[in-house]
Amino acid sequence: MGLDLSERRIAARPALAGHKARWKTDEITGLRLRHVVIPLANPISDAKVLTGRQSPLAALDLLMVETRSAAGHEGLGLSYTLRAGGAGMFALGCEIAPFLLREDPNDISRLWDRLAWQTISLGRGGMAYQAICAFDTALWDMKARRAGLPLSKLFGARRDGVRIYNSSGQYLQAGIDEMKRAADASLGRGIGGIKMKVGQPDGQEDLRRIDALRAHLPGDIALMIDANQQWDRAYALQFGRIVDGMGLAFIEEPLDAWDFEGHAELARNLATPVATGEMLTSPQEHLALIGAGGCDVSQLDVCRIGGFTPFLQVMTVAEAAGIDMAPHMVMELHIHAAAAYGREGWVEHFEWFEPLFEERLEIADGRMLVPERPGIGLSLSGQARDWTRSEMSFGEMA
Ligand code: SMN
Ligand code: MG
Repeated sequence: MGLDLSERRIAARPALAGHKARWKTDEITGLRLRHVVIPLANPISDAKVLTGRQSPLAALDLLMVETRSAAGHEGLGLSYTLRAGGAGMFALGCEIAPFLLREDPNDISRLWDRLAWQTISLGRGGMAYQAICAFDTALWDMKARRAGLPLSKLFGARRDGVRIYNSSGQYLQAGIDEMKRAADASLGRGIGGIKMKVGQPDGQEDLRRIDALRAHLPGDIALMIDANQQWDRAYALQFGRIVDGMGLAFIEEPLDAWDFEGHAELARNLATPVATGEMLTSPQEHLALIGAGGCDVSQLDVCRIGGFTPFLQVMTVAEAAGIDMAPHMVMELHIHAAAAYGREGWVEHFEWFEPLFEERLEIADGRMLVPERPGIGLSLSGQARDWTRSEMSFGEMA
């Protein structure tokens, strides 16, 4: 009676930790982890601060991972967190790094599973996935460097550059003259769009600032707005209808990030595209958002969903759903995926991470160009070492 269990056992053999693959191609011999803290000269405030829910952002915490293999290949990866979790992400990274030693760096998906199961007690998302991202992106960087290709080429590039917009100069603590100066500086760098924060207590002030910046910007420069989850459904619809005729590139996070139906209702009722997704911490959450019709523009964040391995899964779903993509922050990583996406979307420019790397990303005529250097095309700078708060090495890099 019943299935021969021995047969089932062979069919369902999982790729267990320490699985000795017949075809091992290389071996991770060392890893170096850094907790890097980037100070912001002027703390910034978005609507989550004005509603009293958050403190102004004064620094960014990164987990950076360097890895090396027996065949002499190297990889660099990173992840970030804001306002909390920097030390925790580093500590978690130090707990899981040893599970990668002596593993084949080309088994990226199996190793992603290995780390995800090792951290499953923390949940399928959150800090676990943010820490895993630093390792996963390092392995993808190594794989592309091994192939002598920019990472985007490994993803199957469709274009050599992607439209880019800046967000860093348009926060709510900035007055309109400061915003205009910041926008001028961005345009002077060749940036093709400007995103401004909205969510003032007085919506009329939001409208005044939008009108002033729109009037200041040349007509061919895109303008986006970001409410950082602080409106309710009725207000978001009312505000959206007022600005609907302005040709905004998108309205970002008008509602709570997990109100997928609310975002879908707005998307159905506004001509302006609705963008959201930066806060979601797993492919499953993005699948639910996209399945609900909750966004015209997916703003998935490679660091929040655990690296390029899950990011590529969401890219496929988003592309099949026919929506656009404007990944959140981390232009250094997202440029490679956005250049491979079905339709040209946007990459978000912040200059905050630039001092961490020796190289600079090229921007021209409104677009960021995909680096022609292998991998993510970036190497750590002395400033990254100076901003390193904690460091731990494993294996041969110890
Ligand atoms: C944001 C980014 C970085 C810090 C705070 C807020 C924002 C965005 O949500 O999408 O630019
Ligand atoms: Mg945002």
